[in-house]
Amino acid sequence: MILKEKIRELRARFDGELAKAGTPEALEALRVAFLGKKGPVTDLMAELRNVEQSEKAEAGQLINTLKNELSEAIVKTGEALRAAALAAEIRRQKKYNPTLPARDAAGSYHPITLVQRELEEIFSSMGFTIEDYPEIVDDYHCFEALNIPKHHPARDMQDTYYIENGQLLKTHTSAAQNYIMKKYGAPLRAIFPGRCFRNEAIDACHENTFFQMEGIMIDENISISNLIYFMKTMLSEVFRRDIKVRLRPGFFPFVEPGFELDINCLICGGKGCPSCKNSGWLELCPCGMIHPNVLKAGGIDVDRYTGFAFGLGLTRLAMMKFGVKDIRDFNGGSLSALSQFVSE
Ligand code: FA5
Repeated sequence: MILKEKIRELRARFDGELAKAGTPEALEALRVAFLGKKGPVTDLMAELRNVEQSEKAEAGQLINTLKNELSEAIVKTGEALRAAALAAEIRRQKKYNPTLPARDAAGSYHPITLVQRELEEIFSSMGFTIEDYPEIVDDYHCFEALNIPKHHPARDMQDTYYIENGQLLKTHTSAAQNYIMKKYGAPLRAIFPGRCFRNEAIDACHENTFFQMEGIMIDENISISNLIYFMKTMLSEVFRRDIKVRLRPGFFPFVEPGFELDINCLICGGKGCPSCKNSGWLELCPCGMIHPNVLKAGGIDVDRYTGFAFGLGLTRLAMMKFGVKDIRDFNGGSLSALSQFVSE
């Protein structure tokens, strides 16, 4: 039967191509090429018309078996590729060792840039735009527009560096919220990464210069469930494994209700170490529902819209992702430390 010959030939061709498909994209292209509407398997189905009535049932079964085998092989190879990628990622995450000599690398991205780009991809795929905002801001944007009037005690937590004209180095990426609300109005989905500055007592998890990534989503009927969904999706994409998180009430004048989202310290596995101030947990991403006063200041109709905001500690996320025990390694400018984060 000539059909059997064709099936054998097709299977051999498929196996050859499958062996060469080394990426999920190549695998998908292979699936479309062989099993898609215009592929050879569909052609074989069409050829069934010309097969003798007495042989039709057997021929149909052969084609179905071929189709199932090709689909299964694609799924299995996909799983193997994903497992290999995960193993490479874990190897990459584990190999950070600040005592190693510098790699012979012409240059590499800073680990915070790597994490930032990864997050930008995750949030862009969920419809968020990526915004930029200056590092030197005025008091209104950094505090007043965020429901933090002059002399509010919340300012004590964010002491910063002032310049003579009254402007200041921004203490948090929330400083861009008002500007972005006014720029786009509602509905709105945006993230804005940025460098922040605070007058801090520096230790293993506090720097005077660090990165955050803010996110806001404003629309009709936005609730805490939306907030939790986006936080969970983001963390599972970044870590690609199960990590323990906890959500507890937190106070920020610009959200109501407000939460602290902590992750189980991945440096010590939750036992307690200097990186998590011996608590086993690391404050990573405060968040909450945007306070109506903040929405109003941004020109948003509070009778129609609600929204959530989060302020992710990008530098701390990079610590957890790459297993960096001391935040000071990021700003130290040591080539031996930084050259280990070459993206693969
Ligand atoms: C804020 O900065 C709020 N603007 C976050 C926010 C946004 C809350 C939107 C609600 C809604 P906080 O001061 O806790 O909150 O800082 C946020 C995160 O930045 C912290 O969880 C931590 O991961 C990181 N962070 C803060 N201070 C430092 C520091 N000195 N060094 C390194 N990371 C820091």
